Amino acid sequence: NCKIFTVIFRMEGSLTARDRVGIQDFVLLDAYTSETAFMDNLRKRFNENLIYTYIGTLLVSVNPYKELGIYTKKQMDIYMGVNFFELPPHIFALADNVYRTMISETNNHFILISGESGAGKTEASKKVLQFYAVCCPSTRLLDNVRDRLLLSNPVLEAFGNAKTLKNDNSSRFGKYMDIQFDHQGAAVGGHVLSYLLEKSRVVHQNHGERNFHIFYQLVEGGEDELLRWLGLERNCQNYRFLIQGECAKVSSINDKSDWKTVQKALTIIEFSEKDIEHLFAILASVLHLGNVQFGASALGYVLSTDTSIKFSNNYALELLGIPSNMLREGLTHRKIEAKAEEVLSPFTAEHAKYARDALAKAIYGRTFSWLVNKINESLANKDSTRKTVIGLLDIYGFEVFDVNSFEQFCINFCNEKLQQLFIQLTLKSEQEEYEMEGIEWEPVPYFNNKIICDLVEEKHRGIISILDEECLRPGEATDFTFLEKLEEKMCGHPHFVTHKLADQKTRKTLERGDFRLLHYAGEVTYSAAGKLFNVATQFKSSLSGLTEILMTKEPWYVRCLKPNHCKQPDRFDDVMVRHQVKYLGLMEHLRVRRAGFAYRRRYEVFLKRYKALCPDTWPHWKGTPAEGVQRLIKHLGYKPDEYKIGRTKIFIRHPRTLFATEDAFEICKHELATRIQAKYKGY
Ligand code: AOV
Ligand code: MG
Repeated sequence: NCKIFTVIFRMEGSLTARDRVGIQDFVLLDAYTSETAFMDNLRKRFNENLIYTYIGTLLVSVNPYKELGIYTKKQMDIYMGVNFFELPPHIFALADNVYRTMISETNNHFILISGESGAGKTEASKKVLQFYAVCCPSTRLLDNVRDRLLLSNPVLEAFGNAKTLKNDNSSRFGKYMDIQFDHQGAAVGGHVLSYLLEKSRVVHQNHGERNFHIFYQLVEGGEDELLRWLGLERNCQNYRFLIQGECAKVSSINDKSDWKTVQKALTIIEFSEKDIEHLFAILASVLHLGNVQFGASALGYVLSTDTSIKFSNNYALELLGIPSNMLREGLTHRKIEAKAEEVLSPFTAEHAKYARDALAKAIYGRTFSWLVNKINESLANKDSTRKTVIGLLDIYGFEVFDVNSFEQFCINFCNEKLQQLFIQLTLKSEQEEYEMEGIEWEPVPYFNNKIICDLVEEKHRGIISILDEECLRPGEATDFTFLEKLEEKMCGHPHFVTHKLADQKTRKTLERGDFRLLHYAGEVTYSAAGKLFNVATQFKSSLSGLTEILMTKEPWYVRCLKPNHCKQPDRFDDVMVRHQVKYLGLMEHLRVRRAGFAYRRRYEVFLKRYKALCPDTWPHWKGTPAEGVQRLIKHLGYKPDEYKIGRTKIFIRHPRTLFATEDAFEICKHELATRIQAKYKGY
């Protein structure tokens, strides 16, 4: 494993410096099992603006909430091509190490960036992308690929991010991006997969939150002529869909300049003028749709007189390409087929509003998918030579609000799945391998959140299955029957609480229409209201698809921590950070790392590489590879506590042992080369 070759524990520094800035790799912490020592080290470094710390090759990052000046071109140059542990920890070091491993082993990798909402995932993923765009070799021909890779970000963020209570630039969709490299290591293409956009935000925002950035950018930054053409006024207050959170203006966001950035990006990603026109016409139509109001007759039905339905601007409706009378009819009536005849039955005002919102959400959702497709067309690499990829996973982080709806349920389930993947790929597989190899090993206990994943997604029994069943009973099923079923089936599950059970388990009361899940990262109370509109199954299968994509690649991890709830610099909330350290399983990861073996190789592979170091034995050796390895390490002088012999592999505890062997191997190769040269000098 090439990663391990680069593990050099050189950076411990002088003792006084160490006292001040802490240790840059938790693996080197003396009291490595102590959570207090872990926290002390993290806090010490944070106070010195050192936001990165390693646990072996895993990168822990604490959001500084301020510009640190550590992402310059100069910094990139420093980290480019340098061994992982020779410089202070950095996201660039990780990016560089992944890249070089990919080149030398010609295999695929992914970087899983996780952490709760506002912890710094999206920023980290942008830094990685920037590093590759700047540092990888390139030809003039490919320059535009790099620009497009970079500029896909502001576009996706404009349409898929929004201000929430947790984060002023919160990702409201999940993003997995493949960056493709050719055999020379040049970035030659990319592909984006997006996961479940939070569409409900288009029509509703909680207090203190906004709609997607792009709407405000358009209204604030759009050119006069464009706005006139779209029938829009330069005032967010005029649009119902923009002001429900009562915070159209956000001090940390400059909608005007972001508008310019997005415009430029769209051009470079090769959106035609027509595409761009259509795009903004559609956005404008959503805003106009939001202002459509319905009056109700005495019976509660939508008044059928046209004037009672106020379309703020007919022209804007034409932007959708639908004649306005047809839209009007569609929003206020339902078509019923009766005896081969179509009958129009009027909606109640309530229904009509629902139809209006559903339409707005559908329009925006499809526009977003279209946008992702366009970006993918522009990033696609058409030649068919073999490429290796580095995948970047940046999703919406775990989040808990006062009211948590279906969206939070999906977002938190997604985080639950990624935690499960992390556990499978690190804690579980590591320990299983030792067991399989018969290596003596003190098992490290850890919380396996599979039980929660199952609770949500298990066939026939999980919450999503029950939701599906209920959705198949239109007319009969309601939010309450759904809850009742959950209650019946989940009763007694340690991670599930409903109204009836609330007092016994958590003592916190629960409203009748709610249920509570005890997630790996904390408790969340979900409102069952409206959940019967179900896309959860689709989401579940797209997440399984994602897991499959990731399982074929070599994993790297960035674990982002959020230092405080107030989005402020220089504030390290101990309780809050400790909680994250706990649920992210960082202590367990450290223990497995520390107690484990840094390097392992099958006997055959190990022998093949190093047997030249023991020339007396080879090439006449006839024994088994296992015996060969024993003989070789005896010759190399390995001490008994430095290694273990498994069933099929040798395990080496410290990287330094391996480095010594590697050094010897290099010298040996060099000597051999010199001898050969000398021998043939005369010819
Ligand atoms: P998230 O992606 O993890 O949340 P972001 O990456 O958007 O969080 O970070 C939130 C904010 O924190 C950013 O807008 C920056 O202001 C600040 N920030 C994060 N990382 C850094 C950094 N390395 N240096 C300086 N400031 C930083 V979410 O998408 O809500 O789950 O859903
Ligand atoms: Mg984000």
